[in-house]
Amino acid sequence: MTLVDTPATTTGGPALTQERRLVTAIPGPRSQELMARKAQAVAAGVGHTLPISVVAAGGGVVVDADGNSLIDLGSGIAVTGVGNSAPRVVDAVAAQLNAFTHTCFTVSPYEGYVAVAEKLNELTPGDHEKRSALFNSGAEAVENAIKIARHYTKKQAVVAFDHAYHGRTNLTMGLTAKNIPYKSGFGPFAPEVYRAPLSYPFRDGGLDGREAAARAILQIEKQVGVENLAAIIIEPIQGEGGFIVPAQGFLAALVEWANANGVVFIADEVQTGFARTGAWFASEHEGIVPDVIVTAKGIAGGLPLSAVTGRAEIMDSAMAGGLGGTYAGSPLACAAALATIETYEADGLIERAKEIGSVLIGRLNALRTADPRIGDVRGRGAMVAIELVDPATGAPDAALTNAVAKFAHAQGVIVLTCGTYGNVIRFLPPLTISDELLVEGLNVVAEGLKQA
Ligand code: PLZ
Repeated sequence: MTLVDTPATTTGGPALTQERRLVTAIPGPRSQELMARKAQAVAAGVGHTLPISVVAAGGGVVVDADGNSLIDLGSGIAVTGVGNSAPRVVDAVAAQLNAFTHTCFTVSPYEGYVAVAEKLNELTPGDHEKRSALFNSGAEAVENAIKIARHYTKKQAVVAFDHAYHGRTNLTMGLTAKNIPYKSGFGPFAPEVYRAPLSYPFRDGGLDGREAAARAILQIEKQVGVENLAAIIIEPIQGEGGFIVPAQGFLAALVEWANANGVVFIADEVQTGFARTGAWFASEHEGIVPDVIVTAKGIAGGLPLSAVTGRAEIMDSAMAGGLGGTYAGSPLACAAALATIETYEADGLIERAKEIGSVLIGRLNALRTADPRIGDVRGRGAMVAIELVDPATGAPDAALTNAVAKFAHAQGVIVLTCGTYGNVIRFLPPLTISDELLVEGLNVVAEGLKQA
């Protein structure tokens, strides 16, 4: 591992040399040793994308125990937008560690939690009065958003969409669409969860946003009924489901309909939130104001924190003591979140997400022109994907997708796949990555496509 002798940069995490460097095969001997221990100690259901043993990460690289330095195009699934061990985050968490580590906010409160709630109320779309509540994981926050919507509306049904991903807990498994690996054998699932068709421009046969919304609304009205429906929940750009950007107007039509029918509109911005798409939140691109917005991942530079933010009258409806959790809104995670938000602002990372998006879209579109197996290039800001297909039929090509991802991993580039059909390669680099590393990573993916 090369730790150069310069101080950490403001945006870069620990001062690691920003390079792709392979000194062994991937995985190297030390990584293989860890994987052997893992197989004996860790439940087999806990999988991994890339079998390495990480010892350091920062800027745009992840370093393993064998001394390999890999280009990070995944950010630990869209978490480390500010980079790993971002300096402001490290300082703020260290100071908090030395002051106190835990009291439980619902026993004896502290300022960090309140300050994070104030920031969320200010940054999320809409200038109505808002309240926030903090939790630990994305799934836990989604569950709480639904608890709150049910309590407020005194109704029970919830609608989620095709290709949705909302988590792995019981209620959120039910909301999640994909069977394997998320649901199979893990039921029964929570009742009163229904599914509606999404707008998926690449596979929708030309439906525009309004038409796709009308199709979903008709199905909801006929199969669920607004008199039973507490909430609809949707990712403004679907993450695990395949980076599906709905056709323009789809989300706005759903919000309009929800508002007119006493249905709480919940935006799950766990993956799209916090500067990732070139705006604080992806809802902004569509000009929508969700009643409730769920955030996590990019909120706290890698520390576990999630939040539910919404209209004051909705959020305040649950009785005191109805919301909480031992670790929910931990002082360490709150300190990290405040420093993370400051870093996005002070380092211009929303702008940086847009620049990364132009590099990604430009390069991937160029590849697509020459390679009909790339059926679609889509996304916003630093959240971009390619969908790989059989050029003759348009059928999803999961085998090609896996081959390209495996090639990239072996060449020291961390890329993630996604999609209901397993045929999407997604790019979620930290916003602290350099253009040079980003382009080098894309070149490796291009080489993988050529060789597959
Ligand atoms: N909502 C939109 O993307 C988490 C899943 C990783 P948690 N996505 C990554 C895995 O394989 O478990 C996610 C999301 C959206 C909710 C969640 C759930 O967030 O913090 O993983 O619970």
